[in-house]
Amino acid sequence: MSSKNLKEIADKARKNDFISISELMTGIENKVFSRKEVSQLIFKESHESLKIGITGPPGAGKSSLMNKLIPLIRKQNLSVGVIAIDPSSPITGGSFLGDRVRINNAVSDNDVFVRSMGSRAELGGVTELAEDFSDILAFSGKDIIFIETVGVGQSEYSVSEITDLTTLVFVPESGDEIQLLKAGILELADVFVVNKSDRKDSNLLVRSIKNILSSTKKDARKIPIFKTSCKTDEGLEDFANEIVSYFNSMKENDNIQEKKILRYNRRIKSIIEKDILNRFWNNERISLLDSIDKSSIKSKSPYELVDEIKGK
Ligand SMILES: Nc1nc2c(ncn2[C@@H]2O[C@H](COP(=O)(O)OP(=O)(O)O)[C@@H](O)[C@H]2O)c(=O)[nH]1
Ligand SMILES: [Mg+2]
Repeated sequence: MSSKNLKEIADKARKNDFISISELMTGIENKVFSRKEVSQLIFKESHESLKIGITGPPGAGKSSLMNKLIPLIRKQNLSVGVIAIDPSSPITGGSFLGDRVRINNAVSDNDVFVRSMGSRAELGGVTELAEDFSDILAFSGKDIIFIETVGVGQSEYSVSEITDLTTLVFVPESGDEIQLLKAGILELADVFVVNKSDRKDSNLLVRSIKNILSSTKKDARKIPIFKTSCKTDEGLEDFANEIVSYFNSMKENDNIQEKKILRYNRRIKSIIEKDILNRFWNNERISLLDSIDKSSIKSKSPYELVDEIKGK
């Protein structure tokens, strides 16, 4: 697609046109548009959104929570974007809002935008794409942007790298599992949610999270732990209000502002690293690398080969 076309699409996406937002995302995903081109058009003009990672074990109720939170946040007149890296459970935009959102999404003027992404590509790639998508949602004016990922060790780290706040969702059944979690994972969470509190042992889990936090985090008392149920609606309004208040006080929140700078910094490093690597691996060097066989192992140290490749 020509760059004139891209500019037209971006202009419309900025006015929150559903089709154009989708086109930008799909364009990047399918490499029809370069990340650089899109970023140059949208980054500086982005709305100051609050990006929230929602992570936790499969089945913890992450998608259900978002379905419930979306209408509560909408009631306070904020717009919402969702990127679900786990497409196994659908996010409709809220049970009673669901149908309306779907209809709205087909025309213009939407305040909820939901996009699912496959997780087939390698983790780093998916996270990078999710970050690009979240920038597009910010550009389109969304106030709150959720990024849902299944927490499996590494993915908590990657989602925390692209968001302002990380929420870890647990369920009473994960009581034992939480003891096994690396302290580092708990460390990077800003908000904890114990969902399915309609089941037994949720108080036990809240206590055990508090205990672990007080032994690992300096300011453990400041970390909110919400006890929620998507079945009885317990705790959901409090959780939604907390999110809205984070959004309203984002500019004064040092933790969030610091994360934004760190993120910007990390992004620059990662773009440079990729750029240098891409330039390094010219065809000649790649074919030299490909020509390595058993005899090379016998005859050269890896360093010798590196020098030889660098010489190409
Ligand atoms: N009892 C109960 N079930 C829930 C609750 N929240 C979600 N579920 C159910 O748990 C299952 C997994 O939920 P889902 O939102 O898809 O989990 P995800 O994989 O974390 O996104 C679904 O069958 C939900 O209906 C809750 O608070 N209480
Ligand atoms: Mg889900």
